[in-house]
Amino acid sequence: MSPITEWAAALMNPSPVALIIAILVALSIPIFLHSIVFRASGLTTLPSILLLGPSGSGKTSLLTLFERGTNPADTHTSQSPIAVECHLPVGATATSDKYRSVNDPTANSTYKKFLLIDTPGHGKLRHHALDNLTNPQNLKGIIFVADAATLSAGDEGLRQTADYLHDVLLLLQKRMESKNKAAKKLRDIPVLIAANKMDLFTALPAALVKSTLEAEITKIRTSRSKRLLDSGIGIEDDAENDDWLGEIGSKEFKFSQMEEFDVLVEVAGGKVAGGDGPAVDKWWKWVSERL
Ligand SMILES: Nc1nc2c(ncn2[C@@H]2O[C@H](COP(=O)(O)OP(=O)(O)O)[C@@H](O)[C@H]2O)c(=O)[nH]1
Ligand SMILES: [Mg+2]
Repeated sequence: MSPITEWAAALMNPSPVALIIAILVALSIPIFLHSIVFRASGLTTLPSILLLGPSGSGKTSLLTLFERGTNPADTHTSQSPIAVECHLPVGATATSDKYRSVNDPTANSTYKKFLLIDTPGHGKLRHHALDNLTNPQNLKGIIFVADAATLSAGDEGLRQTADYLHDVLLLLQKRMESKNKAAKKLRDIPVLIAANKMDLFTALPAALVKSTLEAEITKIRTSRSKRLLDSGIGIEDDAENDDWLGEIGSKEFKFSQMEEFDVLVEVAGGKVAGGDGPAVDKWWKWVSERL
């Protein structure tokens, strides 16, 4: 037989292995293309905002308020994350719509909707919440809700809140560090610390919420790195700095140190409930600037 006929015969009578490979390739190409095209475009998912924060800080109340635009009656303990579709209130313009004509019909429909995702604040369920962070589907930002009335020095709530916030920021920092190694695919995720319950007279003003949390995170950061050193894990230089939040070698933690990792942290006060009704304008504004 000539080489050509031999070759042709081999093509017509593929081995079982070649056949299986061919079938696998044929089946996986559509799945592969689907995942690439749809995940990359983000068209399948609305822009979403993630609600984090300790239990009782007002996440579910905020979710209800943003969804309905009314005063939330009563809330239930959230067992697993729930997501609701929200609309920007009349008058607020999404940043992506800034240059759009007012007569553009698409401006009202598509771009003002977003997904708000509630998470359980309870310690045991926290990993659910943080799953959302490492697996973001068009995630535009995080609202970390804090109860400003439980943040005075020595309050149990301060430690809990700062602990949770520290973990969230550290996760974001690590995510951005690994991003530099991989292709620049991940968008940075800004964080709004929503200092809630401003209607209560024990509530700290937003500026104080910021400095108090920074001071408490400084303590947490130090005590955790000490614990690592004591246990002998952090002996190599690299491992020592791995879990250090913010600027290495800095004495005090400041939220501005997160900018080096492209994580913008803002603090704004507000209230979901209380006397004269809700006041969440600053938070709405922050959300509209992320969409
Ligand atoms: N006074 C006051 N209470 C609030 C405010 N926001 C939420 N709450 C109350 O805080 C409690 C916990 O709220 P919830 O939304 O369940 O917190 P979550 O655990 O973070 O979801 C509820 O009793 C709310 O009514 C606020 O701005 N002011
Ligand atoms: Mg809740």
